[in-house]
Order: sequence, then C-alpha cells, then structure tokens
Amino acid sequence: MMNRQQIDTLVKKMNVDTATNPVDARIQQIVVRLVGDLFQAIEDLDISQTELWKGLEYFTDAGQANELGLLAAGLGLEHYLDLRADEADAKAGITGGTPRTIEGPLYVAGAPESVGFTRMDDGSETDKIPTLFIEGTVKDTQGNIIEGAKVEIWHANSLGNYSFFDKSQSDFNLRRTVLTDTEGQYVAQTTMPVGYGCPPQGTTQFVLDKLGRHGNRPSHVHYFVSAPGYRKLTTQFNIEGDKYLWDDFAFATRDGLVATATDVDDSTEMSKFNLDKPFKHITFNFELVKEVDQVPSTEVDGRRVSA
Ligand code: MBD
Ligand code: FE
Repeated sequence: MMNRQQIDTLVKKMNVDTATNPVDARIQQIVVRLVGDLFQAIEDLDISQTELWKGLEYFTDAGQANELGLLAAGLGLEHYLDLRADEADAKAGITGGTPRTIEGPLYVAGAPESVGFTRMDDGSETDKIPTLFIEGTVKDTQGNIIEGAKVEIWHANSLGNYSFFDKSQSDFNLRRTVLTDTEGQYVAQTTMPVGYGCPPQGTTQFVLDKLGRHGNRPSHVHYFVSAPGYRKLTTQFNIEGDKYLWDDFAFATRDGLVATATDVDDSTEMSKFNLDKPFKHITFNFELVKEVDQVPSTEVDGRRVSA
C-alpha cells in the first residue's frame, strides 16, 4: 500500500521530473492531480488490473461512439458545473436572470436565422404529434425589453431524436435562431418534443445499467439566449406533466425552468395563429443579466458540430 505522499512522489518522478521540453504548467498541474487521484482510488478500492483495463476499454468505446458528452450529462458532471457557476455568480453578487441549465451534447451551430417568428419543424410530423407555439420575451433584469436578442432553440422530434445526429431528419429540423422583434419578442411554431432516452445498447446506458439508473430525460426545449452587453444564457425549459420532469437522468430540470403547455382549441384563438386544428402553447420569457467584469464568462468553449 502507498500513502498519498508516496503516490505524489511517484507521480512527480514519472511525469514532472522527466520533462526535458517546455511544459504547459496548467495541463501538468491537472494531469498530475488526476493521475494521483486515480492511483489513490486504485489503492483505496483495491482496483484490479482487469478492472483498470476494462475501464480504459470503456473510454475507448464511449469515445468511438461519440458518447462522452452524454456520459458527462448522465453522471451529473455537467449539472455539477452549473452548480459551480451559480456559486461563482452568487459570490460575485450577481442575482436575478433566468436560471442556467446544461447545454447537453446535441447542439449544432449554423441553424437558419429569422426575426420575430420562426417555423422550426419541416412538416413531416404535423399529422402525428401536436403543433406547439412557443412565445416569449427577452428582457433585462430591470424589465426593459431587449430587441435583437439572439434566441437559439433546439429540441427533439416525436421519437426523442435530434436532427443531424439522427440522419433520418432533414437538415436543421427543429433547430432555429430567432432574433427578438421591436417588442423584444420571439415566436416559434414547432411540434411537441418528446423526451430523450439514451441509446439502449450504447456506452452511457451500459454504465447507467450498472448503477441501476434509467437514461431518460423529460420533454424539453434547449436555448442559448444572447445579446451584446449581456451574459450568454444556456438553458432549457422542461415540460410539466412528463413523468421524468423531476427524475431527469441529466439533472437539468430546475425551479424556474418548468413550462406548462396549455391546450388551445378555441376557434378564434386558433385563427389568430393561422391554424385550423387545436395546438399546444407555451410562454417562456427570458431575463438576461448584464455583462460584468471580474466574473468568469458564461461563454463555454468546446468542440461543437457546425453543419
Ligand atoms: C438530450 O436531449 C439532452 O438534452 C441531454 C442533456 C443529454 C442527452 C440528450
Ligand atoms: Fe436535449
């Protein structure tokens, strides 16, 4: 058995003292810490060689399946980062604004852009699932409307699948960017999303099964909301009534991010929306916080798909 000091000495001897070329100090710090923590876990849990190699094979498989982002969501790593960001905001005295929640692994950049109104669905499921109108405003924390705010929206189809990742859907189906109009408003006509479930034979569900956990998310709609001079907001609403609303495998549902879909079946209301069949309606407003110095940016870099 090695104690932590012996572990740290060994890790340093192998990964720090051996450096002969310029060092990235930050990466070195993180690698040394993570390797030390791993050695410590091997000691504490008496992890066998077979278990260790199985673990590495698992990451190979998860990476090849492009499921590491999904795994990060499922193990709560992404939600944990939100909790840390909330704490940093509170410490900096930032209050108000729509709560943040995880981006998830399924955003695609480059969606079609319009002002005020957008139709998000390609019409292929119109007869299969209810139409959904989403309406809302973007305001600052003082209640002033923000015109020209960029509202990026993406969600799943009737099978819980997202275009681009699901090649059976048309390009950018259920993905749009709307700029708020002179009233600070955005309107999106789309179809009711159905909750996501991890691929049952996939690498993420494999681990969830070992943990006795399900891999389901409630019906939800993702957003990036941004405007010059304001902090970028990454969030979602999750829809009331879904059995997974407060049992989300990715922990994204939060107070303030629950939306109620109401039924619109009154003919004068229907005609206001140029529709001749009943539909669902959700109002979801946003409040953006002014950009401030000395606080970590809410802009998160990462390798995102751009189609
Ligand atoms: C999703 O749709 C999602 O939002 C997350 C966080 C993970 C998997 C699928
Ligand atoms: Fe999602």
